[in-house]
Amino acid sequence: MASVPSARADYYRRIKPLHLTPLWEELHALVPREPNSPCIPALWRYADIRPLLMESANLITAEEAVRRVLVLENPAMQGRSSITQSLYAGLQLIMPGEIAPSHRHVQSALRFIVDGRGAYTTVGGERTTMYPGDFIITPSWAWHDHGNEGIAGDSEPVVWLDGLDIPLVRFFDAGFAENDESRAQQVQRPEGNSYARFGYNMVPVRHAHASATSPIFSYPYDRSREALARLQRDEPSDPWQGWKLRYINPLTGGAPMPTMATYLQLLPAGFCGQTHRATDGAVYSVVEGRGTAEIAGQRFAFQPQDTFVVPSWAPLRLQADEEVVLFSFSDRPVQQAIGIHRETFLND
Ligand code: 1HN
Repeated sequence: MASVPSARADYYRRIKPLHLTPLWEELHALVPREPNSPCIPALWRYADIRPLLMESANLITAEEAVRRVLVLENPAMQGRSSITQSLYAGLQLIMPGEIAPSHRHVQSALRFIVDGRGAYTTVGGERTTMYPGDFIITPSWAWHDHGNEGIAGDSEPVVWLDGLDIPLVRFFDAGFAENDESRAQQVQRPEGNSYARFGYNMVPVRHAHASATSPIFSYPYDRSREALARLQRDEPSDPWQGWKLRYINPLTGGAPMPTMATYLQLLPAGFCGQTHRATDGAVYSVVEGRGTAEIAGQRFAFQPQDTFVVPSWAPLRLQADEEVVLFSFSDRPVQQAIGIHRETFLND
């Protein structure tokens, strides 16, 4: 019997030059009984990051950097510029008077405004001013540039959380990008035009086709927050997630982007959630309130402007010391499209 392993080892040596490998040695790892993510839970404290972000403004301009971003890299996936296997996240800074030049790429992007007022982004010829808590979309292949001109004479640094499907596109080796001829796009429609056409549960009668990405590219915080406040008043909260709403593409009812779903949820003060888990790992940005996220048994105390990541299938339990509002995004629409998404709600 002792000869069997060595006979196998010899066999493996002989098939290797032909670029052949024995499946039976890898089968269990290739087809795990349940998800076994290399991604680990982590939290980034904004109080730690803000001074370092501001310091970066002395080292490089937004224009030279193209995008001045500190990437939130999963601690167990170093060198991959990824926060989960499928998603990228970073905190982007734009100082008063700066411009981040116009370009476009196949990767879809979302912005969630974390700090400061007075910046704008122009997406496909329409500009939108960014306020804290706003959720903004850059569709795949749409021209986009950013700037910070201040509001009413006030000017301050503006920071937002970028979420992109970069690792997903890289996985498919399907990435294209190009720079615009001009630094900033020509604005072609008045601010708020997309919102007027698609943001009120109505659509222009002669606009028939739904595209993969929502035609609304800015979802202002005050409207989303108001919806949560009304639910809080009118109905009991979910024992796992509080009151949680998903953002939609109004033309399809589906996620705002083909690759990323986004959510806003409210946890009442004193909320002590039950455990749930899902196959879509998610990135959370804390908008309001302090609390704790218990992720795979590890406790992370959070406060406003912090970011944390919940890996695929990691049990998550949320607690709120104060009234808490969380924004989050994940790759759920991709998993649903291929029919593999799973979610369970446990009774602790
Ligand atoms: C990008 O275009 C932006 O447009 C932000 O603000 C982050 C990360 C990688 C590649 C492109 C932006 C990005 C990015």
